[in-house]
Amino acid sequence: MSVDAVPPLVKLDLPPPEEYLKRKVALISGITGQDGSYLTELLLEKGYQVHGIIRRSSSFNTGRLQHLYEDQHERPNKFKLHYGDLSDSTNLVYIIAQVQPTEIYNLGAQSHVKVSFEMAEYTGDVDGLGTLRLLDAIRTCGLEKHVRFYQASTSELYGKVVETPQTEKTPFYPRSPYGCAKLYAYWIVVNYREAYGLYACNGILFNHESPRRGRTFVTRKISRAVAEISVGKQSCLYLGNLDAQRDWGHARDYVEGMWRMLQQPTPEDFVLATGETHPVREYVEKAFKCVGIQLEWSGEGAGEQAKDVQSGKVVVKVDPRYFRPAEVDLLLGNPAKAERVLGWKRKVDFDSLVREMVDADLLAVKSLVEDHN
Ligand code: NDP
Ligand code: GDR
Repeated sequence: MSVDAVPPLVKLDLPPPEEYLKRKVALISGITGQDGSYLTELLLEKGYQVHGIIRRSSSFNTGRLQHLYEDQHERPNKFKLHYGDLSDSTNLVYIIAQVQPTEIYNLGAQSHVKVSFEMAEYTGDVDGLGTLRLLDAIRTCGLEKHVRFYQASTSELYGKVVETPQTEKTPFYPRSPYGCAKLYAYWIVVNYREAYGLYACNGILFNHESPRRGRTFVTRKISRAVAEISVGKQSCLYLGNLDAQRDWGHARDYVEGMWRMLQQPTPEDFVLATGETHPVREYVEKAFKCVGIQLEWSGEGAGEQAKDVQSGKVVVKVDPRYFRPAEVDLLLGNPAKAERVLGWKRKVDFDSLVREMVDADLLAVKSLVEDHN
């Protein structure tokens, strides 16, 4: 029996792919995260019906989607959330069979690199095998010729520096359980594309941030602390490795690139990056400058700190607790292929990104202070 002749396990009454693909129905795993919320906004604007997979949580976890959810009273049937988890195959099959998506964006992940050292097996399960489960759910439903698949791959695949700037052809050398899990996901996506003719793309995205970034990632941790320090609610910001260099862009620009990858005639993998790199220390300096604080550094390594030149108070200290067992020292991407083939280009530069994040946190912190008065 040839591979093509294996019948799907779930029998759906499907129109031929050309008919089916005329619908615009997206399914997003990780919809409650930073990227999920921006992507949902983009797809709704483009007229898609958007479905998202959310985890059951004892606390409120749809804050980034709240504004869209409220809008849905005006636009019914355009936006729906389904309980699910990338560790639950049956649930994924059920959601895909029910939604019958034309595009699937796999953004769900335990996405914190440092946490992955503490939860290595879980990270492997969700970020690595979770991707396989979604791909197999597509096959189980017989949708491999009907659906387009986006995988949230990452510059963490490059890890230890082999060459810069990093391109789609640069060899991978991951440096964390997160990077290793994403490496499996990258290759299983390539494998299912080659083995089953699935339209599947890896977006190898370099760091992208926004005011919606999780509070434990370094940029948001800094912007929030700068805002709190400037209104006197916090005295000092504790950080890890200040020498790490990252290629930081804005999340809104990057979700546009994800969508573009799924609109091409053939599926390929693409790097999305700014082509610039900056050390963490520079982000810190620029963020403090946004609130009029100029820093003076002293010490080095684990003993490094910075004081506010005007007040003389120490406002930044290195705490080795935030160092990682293995670090990714330098990320710098070359987005030339995405610019040429997808017509994609980042719009927000580094300085504007820092400014937007600090301003947003200032607003949030000030309104909290007012609420308490
Ligand atoms: P976030 O951490 O903000 O969001 C992760 C999302 O995944 C959340 O919705 C989270 O749900 C969900 N999730 C976590 N575990 C599971 C699970 N077991 N089953 C289903 N969903 C789960 O990440 P970002 O939005 O920043 O990133 C999106 C994707 O892109 C991730 O896969 C990340 O690894 C990858 N990536 C991110 C980059 C970046 O710079 N932001 C760069 C390159 C890749 P909950 O809200 O309940 O926690
Ligand atoms: P990263 O992002 O590991 O690149 O992964 P993160 O913001 O966590 O770290 C960036 C760099 O800053 C250094 N650093 C600190 N990091 C954190 N979180 N907290 C600190 O206090 C701190 N001090 C210094 C880190 O050591 C690191 O070098 C992000 C995630 O979104 C991944 O999911 C994604 O795949 C990659 O970006 C591309």
